[in-house]
Amino acid sequence: MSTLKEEEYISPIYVTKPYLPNEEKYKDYISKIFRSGHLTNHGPLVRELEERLAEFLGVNRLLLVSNGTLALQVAYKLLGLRDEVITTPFSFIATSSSLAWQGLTPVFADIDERSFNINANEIEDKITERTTGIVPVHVFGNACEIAKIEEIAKRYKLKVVYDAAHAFDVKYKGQNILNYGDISTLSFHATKIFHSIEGGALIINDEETYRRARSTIDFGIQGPDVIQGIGINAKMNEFQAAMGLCVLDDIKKIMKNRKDIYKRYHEAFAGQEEIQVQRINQDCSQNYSYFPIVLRSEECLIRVKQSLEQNKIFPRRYFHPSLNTIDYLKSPSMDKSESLSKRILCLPMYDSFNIFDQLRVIRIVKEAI
Ligand code: T4K
Repeated sequence: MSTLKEEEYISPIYVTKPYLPNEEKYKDYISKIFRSGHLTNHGPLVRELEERLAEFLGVNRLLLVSNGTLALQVAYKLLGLRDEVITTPFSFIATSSSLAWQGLTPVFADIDERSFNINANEIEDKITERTTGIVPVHVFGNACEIAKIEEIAKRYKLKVVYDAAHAFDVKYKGQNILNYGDISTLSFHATKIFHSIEGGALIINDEETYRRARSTIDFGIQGPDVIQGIGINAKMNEFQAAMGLCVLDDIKKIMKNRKDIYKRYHEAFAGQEEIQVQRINQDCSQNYSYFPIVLRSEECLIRVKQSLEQNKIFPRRYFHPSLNTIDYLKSPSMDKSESLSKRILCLPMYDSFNIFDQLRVIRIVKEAI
């Protein structure tokens, strides 16, 4: 007779679980790589993935890179951003650290506490003669106030890079959200809806910038013996592309499963007095990438998190702390972002999350509150 307690035989549940496609299919691609000997440097699988993704997303100029952080860094370089760049304090660290890494100064504008996105009305106040760009994030795939941001950028002649790391296959006013701004960037990290283990992409509006981007991600090499402009190594390799091709085949199924999970959470939590859910921009579709809940206080969040963890369920505090409080980014307080950061918790969300485990999560959250 087993003497295990319930929590000892339950497997842990993490905030996400990377999607793994059919193993044989992936191995077939790997065999192709072994036969061709083409491992990296814009090989046939990267080219195939680039074409298929551009078609799937409905975008014209898509460039694959090795991760979403490099996608941002390359975007800033291509657009010649200098000095100050206005961005959001409520994001994953990569949005701001990539700016600091490039020697740029992130200037924070506070967020809208319901959408979790940068508040477009706060941007104009932060513009100085040193401002060269705006880097908003479509947080958890929810569209920013695109029309207002574009209008401000146009009036002050600023470049816009949308960090669209979470916004795979989101439509805004009928077209893909990635078509807005000068450049949008994606992350294809293993934890994302669509992934290539590590990976990312730039979606570039202007043809000349796109041509420059191709060589910028390859050390600035434009051809045999021709190097023009400073470049970096940001290339995706064939093994990453192989994973991307396999996941892309299954993306409809992945999104459908996530939608069901999202709806179940939404029904359980929306309208509850103690819990706030993200307000979705009416002009955009959803990709069901995350399910964040906002609690009344940090104490309440800690109680909920501990209850889940006692049951081997590991939600994540995306995003905590607010980026304006990080030592090397230190800047004036951002009331809304700091308050949200202390109270927001992302619950487990992935395509294979089963209904029984999800109902358990919902029950534990409600009981802890
Ligand atoms: N901009 C934004 C707005 C972003 O959110 C991100 C990345 C970027 C830019 C930069 O893109 P990349 O350079 O990463 O392409 C994760 C991801 O690493 C990161 O990509 C993502 N955003 C961020 C929101 O989340 P962590 O540190 O929370 O990941 P980790 O390793 O703790 O994984 C979370 C859970 O997933 C684990 O508890 C277990 C599970 N897991 C994870 C991995 C990697 C697995 O089961 N297997 C795995 O292989 O950052």
